[in-house]
Amino acid sequence: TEIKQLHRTGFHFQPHRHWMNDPNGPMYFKGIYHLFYQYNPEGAVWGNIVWAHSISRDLINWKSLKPALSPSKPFDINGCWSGSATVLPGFKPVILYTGIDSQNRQVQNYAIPANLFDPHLTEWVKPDNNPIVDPGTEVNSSAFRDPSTAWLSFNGHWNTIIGSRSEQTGMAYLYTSKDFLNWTKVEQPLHSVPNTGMWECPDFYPVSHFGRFGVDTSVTGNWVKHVLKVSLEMTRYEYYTVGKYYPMTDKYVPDNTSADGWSGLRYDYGNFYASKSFYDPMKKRRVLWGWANESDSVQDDVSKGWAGIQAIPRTVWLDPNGKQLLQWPVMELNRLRRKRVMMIHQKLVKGQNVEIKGITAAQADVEVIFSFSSLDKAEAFDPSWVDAQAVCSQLGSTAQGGVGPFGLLTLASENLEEFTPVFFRIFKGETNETNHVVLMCSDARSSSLKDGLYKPTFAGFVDIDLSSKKLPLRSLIDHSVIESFGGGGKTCITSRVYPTKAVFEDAHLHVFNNGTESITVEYLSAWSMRSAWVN
Ligand code: DQQ
Repeated sequence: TEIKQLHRTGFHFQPHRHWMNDPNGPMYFKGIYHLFYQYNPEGAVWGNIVWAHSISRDLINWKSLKPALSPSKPFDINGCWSGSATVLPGFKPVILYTGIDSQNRQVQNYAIPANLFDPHLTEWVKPDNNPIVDPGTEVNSSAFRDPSTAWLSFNGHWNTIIGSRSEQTGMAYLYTSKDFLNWTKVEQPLHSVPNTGMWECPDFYPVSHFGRFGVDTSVTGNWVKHVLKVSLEMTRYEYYTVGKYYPMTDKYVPDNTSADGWSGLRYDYGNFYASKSFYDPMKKRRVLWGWANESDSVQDDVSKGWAGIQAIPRTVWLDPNGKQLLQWPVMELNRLRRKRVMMIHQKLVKGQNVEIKGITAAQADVEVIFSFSSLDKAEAFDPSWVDAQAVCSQLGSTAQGGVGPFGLLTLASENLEEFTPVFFRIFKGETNETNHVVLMCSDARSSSLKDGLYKPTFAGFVDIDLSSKKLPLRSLIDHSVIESFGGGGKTCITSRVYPTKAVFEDAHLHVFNNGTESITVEYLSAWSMRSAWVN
């Protein structure tokens, strides 16, 4: 039966059909980007997990190959779970992945290309000396997975971290090897945090102190900081810290510029999980992939025949303030931009809402700079508002505020029965009158008339200097996903939504302001986006 695909994306990565979750082993190898991913070849629900495999020259258009790893041996017969790729010296890629073995234990395996001269690396071999790491007696064999890209130590040893927990303490166990085959557990984990539960998909990499360029995973020195990211199974969000790595002692010490745990910094304050980064030596950048799960019902997934997309790959680098990362869609995405409409110096008084006409609003890229003349009308920030998400759902986008709510109404139906607002609200800081707090929200509550969907309000704070009285926002809108980058990539929020009316040509885009302070759209560009060739 033919189902009308209202919610399939036009330029996001997704398989032709069936279930997808975590991105695995992303890498650049001899002119080609590889993306592997957790995939169920038999249906639109999680299960029968293999490493599906796609290749690309630009991170946007993809060709699907056959799965690289499927369960077949005692060391992975019950599943080929997440892992990473490391390109060893001499251009030799190796995959490290978690196998669910015949006793249902989580063990770590390796796989290598069958033919290094095949430019697509189609065939992968899982040698018989697997597993190369087993949980032994000390480690919980049902909580031991997702080996990271390995990095080379000053003494010529390879290191990798594996996610785990010990009781409720989240752990990144450190393993070391001289030959990539024989691995030993280092006494001290690279890092651990009490009461955070299982750490999935840990990622550990250096970022340069200055500029947007990325650095290879093994780089150390005074000119880099390190980032440790973990996916918390408990909250289904990802948290990271920026800190210092001491290669001589293999210690990672987070800077105490943000919380270390579930109240810390997130890559994304919305639907984004199990992410993984890699260094792209061609464009000298670090690229981040993350999975955006469905938030419709399992029944909907089964009837539409697919579930799961990957967020647009993002370049990540250190904010000049040294305290957080900045993220931006890879520049190759811009090649899909087609028709452009602009808005310049449009004033929005309280309650005003202006439509941006002339583009395909269900498949679009929007960049806007909002400005305001003063923060005099900003409301006081209540210091008890620590949870951005709670504040956002309490205040919403429609009730009047001081400075804001203002922003975009995305995927809006003609009469606004459905819309997903992406917006800001600015408050006066608690201590100092010139201080301010910027809240950013992506609110799916009004996204669909349909019931039985998860329609969360997502929100985060934006740590931005407002002395220029400007606040930028970019949103990528693609039928069932809205990925927003606030403050030039300081705060990112991904929402999955399932409109029933605001689909295809019936979707609209607006700018709005519901604050008493007038807001000016200094400059807005919105593009219709072409569809990418995806699998
Ligand atoms: N998904 C994989 C695990 C990982 C989890 C299984 C994270 O390896 O911990 O499909 O989404």
